[in-house]
Amino acid sequence: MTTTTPAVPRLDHSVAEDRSAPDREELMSRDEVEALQLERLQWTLRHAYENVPMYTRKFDEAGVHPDDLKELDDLAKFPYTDKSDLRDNYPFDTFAVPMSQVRRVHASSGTTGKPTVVGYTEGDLASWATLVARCLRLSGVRPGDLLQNSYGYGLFTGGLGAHYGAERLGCTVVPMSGGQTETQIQLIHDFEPAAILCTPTYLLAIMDAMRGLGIDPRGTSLRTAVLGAEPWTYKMRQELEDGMGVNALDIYGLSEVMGPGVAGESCETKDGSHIWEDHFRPEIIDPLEPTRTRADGEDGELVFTSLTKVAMPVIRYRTHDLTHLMPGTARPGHRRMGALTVRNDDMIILRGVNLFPTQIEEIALTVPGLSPHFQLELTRPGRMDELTVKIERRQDATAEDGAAAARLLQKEIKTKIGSSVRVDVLEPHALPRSVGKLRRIYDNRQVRD
Ligand code: DLL
Repeated sequence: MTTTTPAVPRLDHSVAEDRSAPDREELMSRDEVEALQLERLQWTLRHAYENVPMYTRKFDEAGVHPDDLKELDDLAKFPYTDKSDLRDNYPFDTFAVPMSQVRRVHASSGTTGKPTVVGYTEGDLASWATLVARCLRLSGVRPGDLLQNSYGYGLFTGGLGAHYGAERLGCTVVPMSGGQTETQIQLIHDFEPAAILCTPTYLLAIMDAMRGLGIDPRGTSLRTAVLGAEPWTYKMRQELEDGMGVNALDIYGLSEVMGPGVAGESCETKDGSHIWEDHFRPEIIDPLEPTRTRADGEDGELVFTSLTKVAMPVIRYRTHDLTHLMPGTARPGHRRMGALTVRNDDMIILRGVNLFPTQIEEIALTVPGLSPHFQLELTRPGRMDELTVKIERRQDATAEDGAAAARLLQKEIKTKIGSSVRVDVLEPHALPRSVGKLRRIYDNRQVRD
């Protein structure tokens, strides 16, 4: 392993004097961004190939060399990376620098198998903080704002990632982490934060708990909520904005690529998250036919190549997130991603029909009397799979309202998705609340021969 890695081209970690102003790369034109991408992509491929045996092997097997990248589209010649590559190289064999240069590791537990481990140099941590600061500023958070950070601290990238980004922007951070909902509410009342950072379903839980305590969720100091880490719909945005009296903006990211801050949304245009293309090169591929990349506007699986990461470069990392790319608006040099409401892994195939939890969310929120609190339970009572939507009725809805709502939801799901499902309407607060990423699907099918 070589220990002297040349510096990332044109990367500057200094903090601008005026932290409220966009940084230079954020404002670059599309041409400037693409020129920078090419330079950084060539650097990244070489860095990965020379310093991570996994990439040396993968590139050699595919018969490609970093020198083969002459233009951005040549990236399609290089092999993909998946979660399994990281697991196979557990814990640290995907790192491109000696451990003495790795300042921090994070890990995601996943649902099965070994955790996925990621590492950062000091420079990587600075880039990460810069990008989270960029997202927060674009969302309307300002230096000097007090901000309650309710993403979980620890191995999950949400808490610490958001924390250092907020400090870099010049905010005062309350490192609350997820959970202890009554304390969250107490601090919102006493400290009067301007912004809160958490998952959309946790904000929903906070809003509900406020109502339960007789507090008007619209009457707090909160103006902005920067939400992410799980799929959410425009209907959910509306529910939270109306209920809490905040501007709810999206922030996207994943640990393997960095953590929160890979993309963020503008409070002026509110039209999907801008991917920071000075640090990541996104592609959309056909998930079933990965040799085919897709044009902007076409749906498919999002794939990322890091452009500045030193400790753990990722080449064509498959996210399993399904979306499309659109031209930048608030920041024209950087493309936006479509609303990310579906992950490959969350797809339920019910008697041949594909269905995603967010489709249920979207429909349920149009049915009077139903709350956004629901779970999906899969069972196999006989030979056929059955899906039950367990959903709470709203506080102000009666049991009769609930029964009518159940019939309507069942009918709407049949019409809009094409699946017959069971609907159980539950009392308010019958389901557990999330403090971070919410688990929507409970698969209780017994595998039979
Ligand atoms: O969830 C990083 C993060 C923390 C992002 C806080 C935003 C805020 P992971 O635990 O590795 O990292 O999970 C990554 O979560 O592939 C998406 O499926 C999903 N996800 C993240 N942000 C969004 C979002 C963090 N804004 C996985 N909308 C990703 C929809 C999201 N899904």
